[in-house]
Amino acid sequence: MALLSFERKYRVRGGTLIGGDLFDFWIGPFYVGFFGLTTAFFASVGTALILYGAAIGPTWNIWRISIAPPDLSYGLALAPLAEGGLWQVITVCAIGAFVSWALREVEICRKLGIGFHVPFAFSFAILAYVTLVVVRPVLLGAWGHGFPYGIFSHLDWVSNVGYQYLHFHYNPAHMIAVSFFFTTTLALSLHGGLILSAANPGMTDTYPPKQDEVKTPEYEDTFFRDTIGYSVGTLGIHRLGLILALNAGFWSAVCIVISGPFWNKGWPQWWNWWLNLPIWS
Ligand code: UQ2
Repeated sequence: MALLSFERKYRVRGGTLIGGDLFDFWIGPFYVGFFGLTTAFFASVGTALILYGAAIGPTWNIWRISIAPPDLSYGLALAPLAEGGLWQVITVCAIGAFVSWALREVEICRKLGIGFHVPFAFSFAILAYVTLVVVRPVLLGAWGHGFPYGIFSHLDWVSNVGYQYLHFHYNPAHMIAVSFFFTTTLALSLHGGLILSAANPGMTDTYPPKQDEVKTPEYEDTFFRDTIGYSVGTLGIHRLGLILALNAGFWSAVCIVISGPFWNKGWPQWWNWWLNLPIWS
């Protein structure tokens, strides 16, 4: 169906989670909805507060601007704006904007009558962020355990927290997360390469001549059956990609939330369970 006639069919009332018909409209190509307004609100306030934080800070160097969480001595209390309070309000705005965006995606899925896979996937990214700046700081008893909002400063935070556990790469959940990130890029490069190779449009002045017709999925299956004896299939590769990517985000959240709340020695020492197995004695 052509895009314009599809838009006419799809741009109808309904599917909203809240507000009924009140916010059920579009601005240009963008669906608004109640959660479009809350997204815009939280994103604008959060961005303004980041600019304010930069303005009262010591530098406009884009790499060095940083909005830090409160000192650990504030525990889980509210801090004055210039002493971490800004970080606290910005965190509320960020979570408000991310969750609003996910719910706006849900409303659009409902309008279209499609599944909720995209907002479900996005919710794993939100989960990982919330684990870093809310769940772990609350379990450790201080907002000061959140990471600072700045380019270099958040890199320093990751490095420092990593060394606090001596060698973060020995964290078993970190190992699993990294493996999923790598496997996600492997799957996406295989899939992207395969689709482009089957589509491969145009060029007839080469030898062998490139096709001018898009090849069918049988060609895609056959490439992998000839190469490795197995094709996961056209639907399967998308299921695989989604499950790999969701696991990358999920195990990232696990690997940081267990660091401190559930293990406070070095991660290399965690592996002593192996040396301590009774079978060695
Ligand atoms: C495939 C298939 C696709 C694909 C890809 C494969 C026709 C268009 C990439 C091949 C993928 C396999 C064999 C799984 C690899 C496993 C991991 C864990 C990376 O068969 O079907 O559809 O895009």
